[in-house]
Amino acid sequence: MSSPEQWAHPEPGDATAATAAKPTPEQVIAGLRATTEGGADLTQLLTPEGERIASPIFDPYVADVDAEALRELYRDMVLVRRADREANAMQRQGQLGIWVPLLGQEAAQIGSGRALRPTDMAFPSYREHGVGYARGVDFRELLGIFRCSDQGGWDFKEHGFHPYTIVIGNQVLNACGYAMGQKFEGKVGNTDGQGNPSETDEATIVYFGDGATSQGDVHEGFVWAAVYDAPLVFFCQNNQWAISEPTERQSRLPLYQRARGYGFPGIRVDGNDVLGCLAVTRWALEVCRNGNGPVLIEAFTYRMDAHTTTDDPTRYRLSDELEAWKLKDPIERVRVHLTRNGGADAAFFAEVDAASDAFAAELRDYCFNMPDPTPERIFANVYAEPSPVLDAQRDEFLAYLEGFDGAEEAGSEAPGVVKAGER
Ligand SMILES: Cc1ncc(C[n+]2csc(CCOP(=O)(O)OP(=O)(O)O)c2C)c(N)n1
Ligand SMILES: [Mg+2]
Repeated sequence: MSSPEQWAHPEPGDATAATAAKPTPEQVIAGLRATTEGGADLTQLLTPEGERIASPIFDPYVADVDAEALRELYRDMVLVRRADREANAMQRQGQLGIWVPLLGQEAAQIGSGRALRPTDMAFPSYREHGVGYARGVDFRELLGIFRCSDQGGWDFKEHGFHPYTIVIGNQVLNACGYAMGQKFEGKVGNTDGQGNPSETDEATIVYFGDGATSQGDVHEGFVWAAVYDAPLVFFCQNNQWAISEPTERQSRLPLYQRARGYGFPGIRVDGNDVLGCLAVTRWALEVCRNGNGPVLIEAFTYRMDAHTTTDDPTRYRLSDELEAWKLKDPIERVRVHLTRNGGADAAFFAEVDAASDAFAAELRDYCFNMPDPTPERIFANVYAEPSPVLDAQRDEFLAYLEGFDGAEEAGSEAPGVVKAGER
């Protein structure tokens, strides 16, 4: 088991309800306030104003991030945001069935995604387009899922990025099993022969939301990962809302403090600070690869758009909340920092903007011309090995469709079959 002595982050202050058996009303209020406002325990390396804050614990984890590396993180976030906005617009034009916006969560996703090694494995929920991008998944593959013409066909082993999971919290159990496998296969806690941690050790990261922390699967994952010392980073993006349910209705205390009850470290990082997210995730992955996992990271961020394109957030939250979070924009603070410190000039920002427009145009072009899948495709990726039962179902379905040959001319067609060019 991980022991509290190994925790690298200072304990939270006195005014929380974290460990009290019967919290006082003041402690409950303090806990709720910390849940909604970030609180004093927020780890932050880059303020919303673009100022760099020194951190003796976490600075070593981003010592290699010079101006060039920061420009690349900026570029990642701008491109991902542009792609997200384009996809949102395409849903509105009927080109996608639904879209799940990541607006506002770029730093949490790029910072954590860029912290991973190629051999690490990431398990996303359904909003992690930025992590997928950081893992080298073609953004067009993501669009296919939301156009309902693809099931997420990327090679998840090659990219270290598992397929999306819509069932809230379920991916935590899958990730936990995967991380336990890494442990059983001896892929953690090795040395290179000279006492240094091995470069080939692995870890797993799993993404879930604040709302998912109310789901049993997440708690079971916490328990299993803890008792097996699984090399698993629980990366909770607390974007303040689970559709219309605010975080403070889901927990009496800041979410990262829940880790304590399971016996592993928990830390809250500013989820709008890409440098902070990179540093904290690198640290957590290192703890895991060294055999001292798991770790819970709560990335304190904000969902700036609707839950999905089927949702209307103006029905349940006030616009001044959004206005307050706009001041903490994850991209703007990097832009300000780079500008103030001579890390980038106007030409760089113009070039990134142009690149993001070109990226969006490519996506748009691809989406409008995306081929519809053949009818047998839905049967193709269900099992790794051929299944006689499924093959029989596929053949029956295809024979059924064949019965409609010529039906189009006769004025009727097979129900539910979309033909190319009909959308
Ligand atoms: C098991 C299950 N219950 C309910 C839902 C419906 N649902 C979809 S998203 C969502 C809220 C999730 O909120 P959160 O975990 O905070 O993630 P976010 O969407 O904010 O990223 C719910 C309840 C679901 N997909 N799965
Ligand atoms: Mg949420």
